Amino acid sequence: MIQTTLIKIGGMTCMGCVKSIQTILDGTSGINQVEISLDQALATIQHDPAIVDVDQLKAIIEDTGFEIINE
Ligand code: 9UX
Repeated sequence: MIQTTLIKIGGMTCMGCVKSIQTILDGTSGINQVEISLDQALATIQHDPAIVDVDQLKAIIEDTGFEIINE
């Protein structure tokens, strides 16, 4: 099963920031597709929650040096 998760990200200031998150997520098994909007500070991630769940996605983004914005 593939699920789409939207995560708001704080601290992205340029396309290099976007690229660094994108690269790490793209290299993570269980993640099928990643779209990151700098303008919206939003990541849209299609993933298999049985392999990588939402909490793990958030931890990966935080480990990359950015903040999760919980609304
Ligand atoms: Mo550009 Mo984003 O140097 O950290 S990658 S600000």
